[in-house]
Amino acid sequence: DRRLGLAVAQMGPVNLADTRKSVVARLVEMLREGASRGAELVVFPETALTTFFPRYWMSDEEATERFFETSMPSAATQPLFDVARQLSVGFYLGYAEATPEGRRFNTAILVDRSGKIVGKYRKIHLPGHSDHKVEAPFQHLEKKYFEVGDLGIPVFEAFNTRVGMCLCNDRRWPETWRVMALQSAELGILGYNTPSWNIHWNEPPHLRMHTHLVSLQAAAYQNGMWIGAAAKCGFEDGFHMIGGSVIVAPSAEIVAQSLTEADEVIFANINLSWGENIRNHVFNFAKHRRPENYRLITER
Ligand code: CDT
Repeated sequence: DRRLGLAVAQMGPVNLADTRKSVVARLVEMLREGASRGAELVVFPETALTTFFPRYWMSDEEATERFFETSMPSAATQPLFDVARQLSVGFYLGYAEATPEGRRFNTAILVDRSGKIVGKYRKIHLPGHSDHKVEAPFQHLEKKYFEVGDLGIPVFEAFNTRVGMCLCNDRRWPETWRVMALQSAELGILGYNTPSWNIHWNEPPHLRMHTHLVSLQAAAYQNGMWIGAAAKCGFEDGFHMIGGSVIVAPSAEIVAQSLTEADEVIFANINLSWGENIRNHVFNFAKHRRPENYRLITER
């Protein structure tokens, strides 16, 4: 058996009035809890440092000023890196990234047990719209505030395994997971902010949870991978988002799931070898995969 202590640190709401300092204190608290339960890696949500601001219409300048990070670590986030090193626990963190060249991405980093950034991912599947939908109860302006990620879907050698990262809407796309699996990822991790109400059509909230879980479970099985997914959830200034943070086994079974819509750490001591049966047999890519028949996937 090859084991990894994996914690998923779900977050309750981050409201507009919350400071970065107070949010980082919550993250540090959960990093400590994860480490005390045996975690070597703790997964935090997407845009973990701020409210899910794409729900608000504002100028790009205002968004950049209020919600984006221009450096990582920064003065405000340094405590996370310090505690990671002290406790020898790594983490995945989602945040809005503004580059020195003025580009903006929805980003996640992977930090190892010495507090060093060892991986970066920039979200590729940006949902929503870029125009102001005046009639809608809230906006989903990821296409306005972020560029499509330019780093591909990399897999990192870390934590004695191979780790792929994605963000929120990426999890609904089978291509995301297959590209990780083609690089022999054994673990895929992500954070998400999923509004309970769909502004595009009348989708009942229970289906929002259902499609979230079914996407992760199918992806884990079809790629013989473990998946850890961390929600930011509950009512952010009155706008509700689903919880349902999970750790999913390569058998598609959920081995840990959050119960609340608040800050909550879930944990599993995962056996990284469990994916091998699936990847050596039913989804043995070398033996059974037929990419010559899948060309349309990349041509269209
Ligand atoms: N953050 C994020 O990507 N949320 C999307 C909402 C889709 S509806 C525009 C999600 O897939 O959960």
